[in-house]
Amino acid sequence: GQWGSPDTMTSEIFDDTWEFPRGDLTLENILGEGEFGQVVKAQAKNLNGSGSTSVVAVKMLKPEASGTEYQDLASEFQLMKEVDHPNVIKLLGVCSQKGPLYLIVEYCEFGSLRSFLRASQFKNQSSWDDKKRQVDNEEPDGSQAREITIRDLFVFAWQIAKGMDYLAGLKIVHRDLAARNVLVSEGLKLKISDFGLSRDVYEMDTYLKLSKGRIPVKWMAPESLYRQVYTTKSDIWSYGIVLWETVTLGASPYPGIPAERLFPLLTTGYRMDRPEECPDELYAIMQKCWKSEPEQRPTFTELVRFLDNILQQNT
Ligand code: ACK
Repeated sequence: GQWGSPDTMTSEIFDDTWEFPRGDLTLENILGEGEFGQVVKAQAKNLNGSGSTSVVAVKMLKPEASGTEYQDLASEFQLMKEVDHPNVIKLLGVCSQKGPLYLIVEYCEFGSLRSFLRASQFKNQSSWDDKKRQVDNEEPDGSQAREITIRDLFVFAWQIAKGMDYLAGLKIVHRDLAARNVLVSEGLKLKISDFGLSRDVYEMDTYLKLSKGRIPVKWMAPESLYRQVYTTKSDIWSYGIVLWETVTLGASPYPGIPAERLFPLLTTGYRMDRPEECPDELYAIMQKCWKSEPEQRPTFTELVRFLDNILQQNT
């Protein structure tokens, strides 16, 4: 294809307004890696004319990546250029010339929501009290156990819904919404990330060729599982799973159930139970997100409004 490899790429695919001088980027440690891609922490000199050095995250491919992965990273860049929202990860620049493709994005100091939650514990179960939150609570063994409140859970749910509502408004279907793809930055601001597999809803032809079982089954709506149909309504289903991950502080969905058993289970109407710590309002949202009929699921706009109300009633 035309995007088959970096050397066949013409500069018109990328645009100069985003190009960042490769030499002004100092790569540091690997933050995380997948099969074909990795995210590396880096220092960027004079980003946007700041005159100083900023900490950034750089997304790149591993040498073993193929043209398809290159194409995914290139389309992630194309999408990220178009988005600007406090709850969506921001693109800061790109290195596309004379070397591997680098996407420079904002650095999120707490990593993914999944790892953030797994390192957290509830301050006061079933209490909304966040007046005395201690973000860094020294554990006996010296490690830091973050304490979060029920209110934090709702604020997280609200922020993710805000970011997703924005993307849905741009007709962007995420297709891989999961706690591992939401990042946590300073001040506990959540950012939707990982657009690698996102596609505009109208680009129907790109769907089938990209679904090679790389999207985890336990986050997928039945229509995506059975018919490879991805819409904002299937993102809503995944959002319900993210709420479940959040309230369980990063547990893996459908514990003990092998992915291949999910197919028949979901068809018979099986859904995850209310987790012990889960407020009723939050479980009610999950159940709505997991309606078999996509049209019966709520919209992100409705979820934002609903969560707004709950948060206001509990201030
Ligand atoms: O949970 P983590 O430590 O945080 O592991 C994942 C890993 O890379 C793979 O996605 C981390 N990561 C990804 N993007 C960023 C970013 N922009 N800032 C900080 N960490 C990131 C993520």
